[in-house]
Amino acid sequence: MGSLFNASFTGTPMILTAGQQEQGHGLMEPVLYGPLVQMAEPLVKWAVEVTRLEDLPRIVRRAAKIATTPPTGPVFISLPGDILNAEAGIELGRSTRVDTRVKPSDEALQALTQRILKAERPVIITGDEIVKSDALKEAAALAETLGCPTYQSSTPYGASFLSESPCFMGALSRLQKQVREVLSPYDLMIVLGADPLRMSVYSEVDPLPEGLPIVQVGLVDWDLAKNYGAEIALKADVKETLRVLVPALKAAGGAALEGRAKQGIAALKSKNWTARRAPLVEQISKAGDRSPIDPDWLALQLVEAMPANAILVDEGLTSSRQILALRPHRDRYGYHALASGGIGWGLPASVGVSLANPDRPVVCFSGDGSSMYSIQALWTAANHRLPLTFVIVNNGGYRIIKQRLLAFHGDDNYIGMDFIDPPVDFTGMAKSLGLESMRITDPKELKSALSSAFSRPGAKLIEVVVNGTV
Ligand SMILES: Cc1ncc(C[n+]2csc(CCOP(=O)(O)OP(=O)(O)O)c2C)c(N)n1
Ligand SMILES: [Mg+2]
Repeated sequence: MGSLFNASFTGTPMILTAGQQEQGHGLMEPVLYGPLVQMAEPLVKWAVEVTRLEDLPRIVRRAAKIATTPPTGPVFISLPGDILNAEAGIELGRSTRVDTRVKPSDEALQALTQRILKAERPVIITGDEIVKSDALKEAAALAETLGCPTYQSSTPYGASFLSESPCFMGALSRLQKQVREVLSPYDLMIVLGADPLRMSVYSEVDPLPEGLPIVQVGLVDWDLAKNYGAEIALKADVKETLRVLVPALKAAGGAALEGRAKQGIAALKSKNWTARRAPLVEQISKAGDRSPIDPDWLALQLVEAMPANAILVDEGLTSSRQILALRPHRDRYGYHALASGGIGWGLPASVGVSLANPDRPVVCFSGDGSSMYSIQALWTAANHRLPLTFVIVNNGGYRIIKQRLLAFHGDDNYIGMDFIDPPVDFTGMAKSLGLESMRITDPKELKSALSSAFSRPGAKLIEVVVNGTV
């Protein structure tokens, strides 16, 4: 159910099936029976139980169509035992892919163009639909046409903007007060395929500055003007919209817009993602000789050792706090991170990512606590001989829970947040599940261990013991 919650949060187009007790037998409430459809319903777009074998083709085709039609999302099919045991010659047929690459109407496009040009200090916020609609280049073109800063939304779980664009400023945080300050200089927020300000912990401060107008584009209509009214909200494909919006802006904005964009980009040069990366690298590098290993330094070594075409799956929690500032997004599939907050996603997700991208090495960066929720995924990776390296950050506990207890309640009595007695032997566990594995405690051994693992085929695990000081 935790995995399904994650799939629901990210709108993963997926069909989930489960076996069910024979129809009628469920009435006796045998073991392994539950009202599966009702259990799945809050988390899926459609949940159904097959009651006649001949309905199966229609159900499967409809399930695939529903899952893949934006707003995409998971679908659930319950398969009773009598259906599974039944036999008939059935033809599943082909499911339909609904083409939703829709552009806004001419009038809507015109209104959006004029509204954006009226703004003097726009800011762009990007989200997951940039990835889903393959709009990375188009989003960068919009930012550069306007010369305006661009942030990833506050739940940046994918590669939703090209980090090395001169307009990229990084991701918004999930601290309401901080976000409000970041957004306060602007006079228009342009939201591209995102729930822009999805927060975590409650705050009395609203992250949206008073009166900041919003224009928003995307196919996930639930997210359009969900928490804040938008002046313009367009249910349209992000890529298709940008393909017509950028030329429309250029035509209507002319030389004045070009000049303003140049100035804007020049002003961002000293504070954009690229400019901030260099001093951050320098600062983190200073921790290179620390023992136990510094978790930020581990993240830096990981980023630097990863091959250019590698994909990062990130559930590093406190150890990956700097990852987004260190590793550039260069393609839409290069980065996947925990979205919903429900941990235990990372290891099995990395198996899925690897299966979907067989030609790219995959690195799964996981907290030790998170990894234990679904550690059996290691065996699956070994079984499929995937080019997948698990880097497990062993800090001996739930560091983030400790940090929050201290920050929010001033309490450093960390009950039930350590797993050091006995310690978990991740290296031994990985070996028992069929993976090549090693344990690193010496910072001097880290770089070569990572590079060597990333460049060889097969599933591997590197356990890195790091400083877990709160
Ligand atoms: C399914 C689920 N259970 C519990 C939690 C609460 N929780 C959030 S983070 C965390 C600990 C993560 O520990 P670890 O992966 O070791 O990362 P660290 O904080 O040490 O960096 C827990 C228990 C959650 N978010 N999801
Ligand atoms: Mg931990």
